[in-house]
Amino acid sequence: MDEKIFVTKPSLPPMEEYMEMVKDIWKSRYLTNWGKYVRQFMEELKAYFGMEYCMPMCNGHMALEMVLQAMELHGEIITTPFTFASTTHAIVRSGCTPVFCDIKESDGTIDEEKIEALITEKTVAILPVHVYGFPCNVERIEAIAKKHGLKVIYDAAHAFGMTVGGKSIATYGDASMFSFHATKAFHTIEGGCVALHDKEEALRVYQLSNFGIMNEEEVAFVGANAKMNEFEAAMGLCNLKHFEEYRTGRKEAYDIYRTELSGIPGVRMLTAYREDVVSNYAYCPVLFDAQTLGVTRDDVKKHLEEHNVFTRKYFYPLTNSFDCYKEAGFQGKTPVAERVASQVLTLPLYSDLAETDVFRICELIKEAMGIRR
Ligand code: T4K
Repeated sequence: MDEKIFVTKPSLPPMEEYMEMVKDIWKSRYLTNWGKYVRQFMEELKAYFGMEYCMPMCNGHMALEMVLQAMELHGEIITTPFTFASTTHAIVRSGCTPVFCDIKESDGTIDEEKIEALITEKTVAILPVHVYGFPCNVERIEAIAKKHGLKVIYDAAHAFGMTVGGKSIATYGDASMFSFHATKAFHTIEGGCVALHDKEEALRVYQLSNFGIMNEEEVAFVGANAKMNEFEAAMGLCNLKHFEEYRTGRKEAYDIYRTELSGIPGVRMLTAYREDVVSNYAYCPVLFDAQTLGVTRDDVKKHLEEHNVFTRKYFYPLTNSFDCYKEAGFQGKTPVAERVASQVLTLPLYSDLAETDVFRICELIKEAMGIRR
């Protein structure tokens, strides 16, 4: 490739649309602390998700910390290590203990059939990840949570704009955290939100995200600063208008990958567990099985890099093997996650990735595996 191609590139609205709002922000000199664009963005998100409560935040990670703290959870939280550092860190930083459940080889989400064996008297919640935008088995997880009286908080960082069974993915569980980071299918530069059902918890998320301040003279909680600012909300409002174009662009690239990489023994694209899912094509994870192929995932990555294509190993290493958790003694064996993490490569995917580039990347992958066209 003549130009470098990275794993992603942010989608941007027409500059004039954003600048109109920026001019307005400039004039108002109201830059943050729940200004008019953050409030408008919140209303539009609520309508988009079909949720009564939705709190825009400064990023997905803080959104997750805020909701865990708002729920006043103290104890063990069942989650998976096949995720970004944020998920596990949010649990630990909120004073809870992660218990690691294995994932399903088919889509990388939590293996719902292995959850119950991990429940103890200390378990307070399940925190599954809709990894890459593949939905967890939401109905089964809800049934388990109900049976054992547990909260369900989804890490939906990758899942904006998705529907499952005809319903917004945000409606499942007690709460969902979305990331609006620049690298996501939908973004606000930096940003995120919590969508939730409970009024008291929503209020607490709001209070915690502003230092626990109740009024000019009263601070009731040990909060943080997790507020979104006006420039981010304006970007979100613009991007919301264009999200379907972004989705279509991503789908076109994704479909080429799917066709070009299908039928190669040892190469597998992950797939959603059910058909009634509207995807957002957030990531393009592909597994390369070294035993079958005779070349490793890392060989493929290196070959692509030699040709200016920069993929990522999302999510290797697993969070339960991070140095900072080596001595922690967190419970849970995750052999499937280990295998998937050792094979996965996320390929470049963004809304304006040229078709010719996708075909060329597929050729390079085949070249790396010694397949001649
Ligand atoms: N839960 C899950 C499951 C997550 O995946 C994440 C975040 C979170 C929670 C937490 O949400 P946030 O607090 O971040 O909202 C990136 C993102 O920073 C992170 O948001 C994301 N997951 C993670 C999977 O990927 P890096 O360190 O890999 O990003 P970086 O800077 O290396 O960017 C990747 C590529 O994207 C670059 O090679 C070039 C391109 N890029 C990046 C940026 C920032 C651009 O073209 N423009 C840009 O502005 O973490």
